[in-house]
Amino acid sequence: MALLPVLCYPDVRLFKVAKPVAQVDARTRKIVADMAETMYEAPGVGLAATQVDVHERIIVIDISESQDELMVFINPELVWASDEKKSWREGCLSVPEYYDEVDRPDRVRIKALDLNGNSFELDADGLLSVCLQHEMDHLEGKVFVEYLSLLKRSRISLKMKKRAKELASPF
Ligand code: K1U
Ligand code: ZN
Repeated sequence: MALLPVLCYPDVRLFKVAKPVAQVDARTRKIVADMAETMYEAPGVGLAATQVDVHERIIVIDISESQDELMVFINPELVWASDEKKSWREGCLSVPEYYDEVDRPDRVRIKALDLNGNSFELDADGLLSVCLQHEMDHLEGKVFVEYLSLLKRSRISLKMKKRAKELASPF
């Protein structure tokens, strides 16, 4: 397994639309293993392939406290979303140290492929629902800050660029 570098907003590669996985094979499983290691190390509760510069429709999620309930979604599709909306304070490994409220459908049903290429459907609510929607946005090239005002986004972009500069030359 390998740790992968996570792209930081406003890196333009985060705005690319990911392509469907044509075949779930050993290469796909290696990407998933590396993504899972990267998510656990961060730590985060989800990761989309886009965030590690792999532009294929792959998501990993683990919302368990024990970090031993990995969920893998390949070629995820939204089957249904509730009319009822809920606001959740979201974070993103691509927007470090920034959290803000986003309104999304409270519950969703997702269809996806598992690591064996078998199709499954899943009903989600709470954090799992929020996380799935957040990660599926990444596959569409959308970062959660795009739900915020232009003023907030400009401030976040500046903050992230400053942070990247400081990390590159701390003295
Ligand atoms: O997409 C990502 O960058 C992952 C993101 C997922 C997410 C979290 C919360 C709401 C929406 C989407 C994160 O994991 S941010 C980090 C985080 O929330 C967390 C980290 C450690 C423990 C618990 C939560
Ligand atoms: Zn994110």
